[in-house]
Amino acid sequence: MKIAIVCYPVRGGSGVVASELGIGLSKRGMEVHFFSYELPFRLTTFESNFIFHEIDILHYPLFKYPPYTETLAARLADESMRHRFDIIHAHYAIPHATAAYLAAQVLKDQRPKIITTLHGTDITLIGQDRSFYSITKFSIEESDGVTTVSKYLEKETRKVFSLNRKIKVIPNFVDTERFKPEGSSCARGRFAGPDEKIIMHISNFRPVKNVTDVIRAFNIIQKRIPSKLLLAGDGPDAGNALSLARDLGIGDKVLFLGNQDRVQYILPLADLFMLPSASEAFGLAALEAFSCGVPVVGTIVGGLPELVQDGVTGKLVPIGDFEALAEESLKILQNEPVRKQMSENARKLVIDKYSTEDIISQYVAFYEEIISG
Ligand code: GMT
Repeated sequence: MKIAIVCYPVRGGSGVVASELGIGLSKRGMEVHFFSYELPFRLTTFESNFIFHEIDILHYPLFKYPPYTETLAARLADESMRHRFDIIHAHYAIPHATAAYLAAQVLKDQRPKIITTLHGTDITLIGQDRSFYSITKFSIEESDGVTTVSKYLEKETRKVFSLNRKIKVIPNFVDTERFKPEGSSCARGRFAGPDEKIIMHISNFRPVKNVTDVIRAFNIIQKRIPSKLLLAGDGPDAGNALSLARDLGIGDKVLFLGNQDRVQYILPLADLFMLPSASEAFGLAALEAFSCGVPVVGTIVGGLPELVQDGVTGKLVPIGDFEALAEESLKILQNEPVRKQMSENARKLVIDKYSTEDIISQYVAFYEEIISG
C-alpha cells in the first residue's frame, strides 16, 4: 500500500499522531510519503520506505498571502502521478482535506482515496469560524473516509456541520516502549529534593490549555506539600504563566524547560500530570503521561472523560476550577498507595487499549475498507 500523509510539522497533537502513524505504517512495509512545509518534529527516526516532500511556497509580489493550499494540492497530484498513491490521508481538516480534494480533482480517474482525520480545533474552533465553515464541511463530506480521535469529536462534527455520513472513531495511541515509567534519562534529584513531589504540565501553551490554572493550582499545592512544578513546551501563554508564578512568589518552584522534543525522558519524573484545558478533543499529552505511569488531573471537557477514568487513572474537575484542581491533586499526592495504584492502572490502560500496534491495525483495516469501496 502507498500512503501520502499530509500534516502540520509543528508541535501539536495532530502532527505527532500523523508522524507516529507514518512511522508505524512504514515499519509494516508500506510506502509512506509525508507532505508538509517542514520536517514534522516527531519524525526523528529513519525508515527506508518513507519519503518527505517539503512544500515550497513560491513568493511573488502579488501574493500578499502565498497560496499554500494550491501548492500542496499540486504537489500531492504530481507525486501521486509519479508514485500512484492508494490513499491520501489528511490530518487536520484545514487546509489539508481541501488540498487533498483538489488533488483528487486534478487526478480524475487516477485519484487515490481521500481519508481525513479530524483532531479537535479543526472542528471545535477554526472550522466553525465563518471564514472556514462551508469549505470545511464540504471537504469532510467529499472525503472517502473520515475518522475522529474520540467519540466526543465524532458527535461534535455531526452537530456542528449537520452531517449524517459515516465517521469512524480511531483513538490516539502511544509507543509504550518509548514512553514508559522507567524511561527517564536524568535524575529526579536534578529538579526536586527527595521529599518533594513533581507536578508536570506539557503543552503548546495556547490559551485553550489554561496554563495559568496550572500555576494557580500549584500555588495552593506547594503551600501544603513540598513540591515543584515542571513545565515543558512553549507558546502564547508561556509569558503569562511565568509572570503569574513570579507575582505569586513561587517563581523558584516553577521550572520552565521550554520546548522539548523528547518528552518521554521528562514525563517519568512526574508524580502527577495536570491538563486543565478549556477544550480537548482527545488529550494526547494525558495518554503519554499514562504510558509513563503518571496519573492525570484534568478537566471534564471534550474527549478527556473517555480517556481519564475518574478515580481510577486520575481525576476530572470542572473547567476553570483551579481550587478543585489543587484539592484533587493533593488527595492523590498525599496518598502514595492511591497514587501508585492510579499509576499502575494508567499504564495498564494504555497497554490494553491505546498501543501503537493496536491502533495502527485499526487504521490499516480502515484503509483497506475504503480502498475496497
Ligand atoms: O491543541 C493541541 O494540542 C494541538 C492540536 C492539534 O491538532 O495539533 O491537538 C488536537 O489534536 C490532538 C491529537 O489528536 C488531540 O489529542 C488534542 O486533544 C487536540 N486538541 C484540542 O482539541 C484542543
